[in-house]
Amino acid sequence: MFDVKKVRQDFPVLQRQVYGKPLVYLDNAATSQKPNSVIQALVEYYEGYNANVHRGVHALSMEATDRYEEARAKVARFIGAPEPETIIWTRNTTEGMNLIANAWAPDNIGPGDEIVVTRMEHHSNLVPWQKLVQERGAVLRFLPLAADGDLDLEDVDTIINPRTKLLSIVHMSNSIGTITPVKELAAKARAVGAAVAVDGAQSVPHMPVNVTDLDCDFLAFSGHKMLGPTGIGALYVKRDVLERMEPFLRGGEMVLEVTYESASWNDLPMRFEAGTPNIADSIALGAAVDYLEGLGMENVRQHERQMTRYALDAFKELEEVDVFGPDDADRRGGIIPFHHPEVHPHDLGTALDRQGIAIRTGHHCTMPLMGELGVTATGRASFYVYNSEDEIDLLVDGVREALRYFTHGPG
Ligand code: 7TS
Repeated sequence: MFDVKKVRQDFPVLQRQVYGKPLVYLDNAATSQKPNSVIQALVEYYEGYNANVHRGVHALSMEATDRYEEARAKVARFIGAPEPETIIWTRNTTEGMNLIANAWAPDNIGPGDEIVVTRMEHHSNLVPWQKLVQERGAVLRFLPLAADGDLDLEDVDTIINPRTKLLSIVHMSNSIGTITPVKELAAKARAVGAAVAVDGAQSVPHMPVNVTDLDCDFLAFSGHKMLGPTGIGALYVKRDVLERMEPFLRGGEMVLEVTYESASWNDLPMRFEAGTPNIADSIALGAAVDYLEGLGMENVRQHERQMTRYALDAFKELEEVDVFGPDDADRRGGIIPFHHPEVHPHDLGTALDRQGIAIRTGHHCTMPLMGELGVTATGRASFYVYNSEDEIDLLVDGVREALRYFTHGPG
């Protein structure tokens, strides 16, 4: 296990104060903070070898290309992808999902076909499919939730059936923390000949994820939630699926030969990376992967499981506060959504902010799920490698004080 105090020293922003109080950053599901090594990787690129990739014969361009492709190989290894060519750089998870919906789905989903998602999807794994099923005359089906926030799998064998062409499923819910049984569901999807896409936005940063073991066709995730910069993410696509996919964006870099009338496509993965890519941020994401591997992903998961268990217990002391999601830290990630019937989450969030405690409040881009929970918004604390149990104590004390103020007034 790693030493949280030592880890904290690697993150410059954690040294700052907010309203005269030490920052307690508990909004990691929205975006994580960045260690020195990631910030340094950006500076080193711009100061030392800034150049375009895959098109220069000069030293800087070759150096940039080597570092950029090294980062791709690191990301591939991190998620157990068999080869770097199966990793396509994207901006984020949202772009990854839209790439699948635009470059794979139109050729593979037709009238009457079914796409299965869950009732806890982030909008980025719901809204693209709504458009696609409308355009293709297909049907969107939902795996329901049980009362405790786990998936209700009683009717799974009717919902995933021979008409299913795609199972697209969140691995860890950003709103209620639920970890879904992706491997088991992927096996069911495969058995009926469906493809499998995984929204790894919350799982890849927080637990070991291996695409070969999951046997999925697609896995999308974002660099900024795993200690990397904003504006860079990745989409893993199984090689034989990728080879049969049409390009998403068209232009420079993704072509082999071009005439005035037509074009042929470059090798993988460049075929899916039109235009100048996000070089600096890809390289810095490689540094984030190095950092996480240094800690060990089993240790990251273990730390957050411990924090989650502690937080679930601590929140039980707060009267009238509901915490959503499974009550078992083994079945959820470090995401604690909470709600009081009389106090709006935004008021709670603002009161906590005054104590230097950053949480997110709102619908967390899962508006339909909020309806299932019977609320319009929640407060949400979410943990990462630099958070401690002391910070959970500060959070729970802060919530208790704010609730006292809002339900009884000052004094
Ligand atoms: N899927 C899940 C499960 C997510 O948590 C998020 C972002 C996305 C997809 C989209 O990721 P993006 O990088 O493309 O934006 N979730 C959140 C959140 O919970 N608060 O802010 C962003």
